[in-house]
Amino acid sequence: MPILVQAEPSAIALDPARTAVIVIDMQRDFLEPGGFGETLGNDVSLLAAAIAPCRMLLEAARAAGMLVIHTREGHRPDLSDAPPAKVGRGAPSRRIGDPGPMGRILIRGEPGHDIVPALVPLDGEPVIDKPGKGAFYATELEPMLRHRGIEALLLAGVTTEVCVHTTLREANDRGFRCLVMGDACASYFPEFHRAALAMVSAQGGIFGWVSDTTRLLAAMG
Ligand code: TIU
Repeated sequence: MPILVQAEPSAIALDPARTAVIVIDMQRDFLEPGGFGETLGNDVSLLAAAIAPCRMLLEAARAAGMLVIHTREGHRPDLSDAPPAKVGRGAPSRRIGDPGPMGRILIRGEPGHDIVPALVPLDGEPVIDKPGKGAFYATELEPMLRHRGIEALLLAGVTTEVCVHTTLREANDRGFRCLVMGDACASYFPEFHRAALAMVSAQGGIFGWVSDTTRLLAAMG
């Protein structure tokens, strides 16, 4: 049974059997002190606002039988998949691969790379490990969605204008209809969060639709 979710720029009909939720990079490296986000000079406490809405989204999606996918940004321990241009950029307090209080920064298998405890994936939910900002680049995400007949995506996670937006743009160009859950996303820059959401639904929905967990849960009954 399709559901009709109120959204900007218009309501969107979703078939739960053909819709996947993608929770993007809700990792300790971005949300907790001592990780990648903080090394870049950010106030990581700003991202905590997305945790409870992500949890509500996950619980609703699981109850509706939707496919739930989690992503994590990070690199191999030998950094062989990390572009030197990414590792060397800026003047962070610690670089990708350097030791930190949650293990090596942005490295797979380290404590900082884990998804935050409140949003731990359930057994059987795919976790996509990605080297880039977009979840389609150099990952198995697209065949995973195609094999299951997915045509619409509910996007949540961090940060709104970086990994959520990159994934949204990749997905939109591949023909997926994308609905961004605004309250389940967050940024280190509140003004970027607002602008990133506004640019999704502008121009008649140039990248897709924007809603929130309140309106999604109302639609799901
Ligand atoms: N720095 C920043 O805002 N974000 C990232 O580097 N990665 C994600 O957004 N996941």
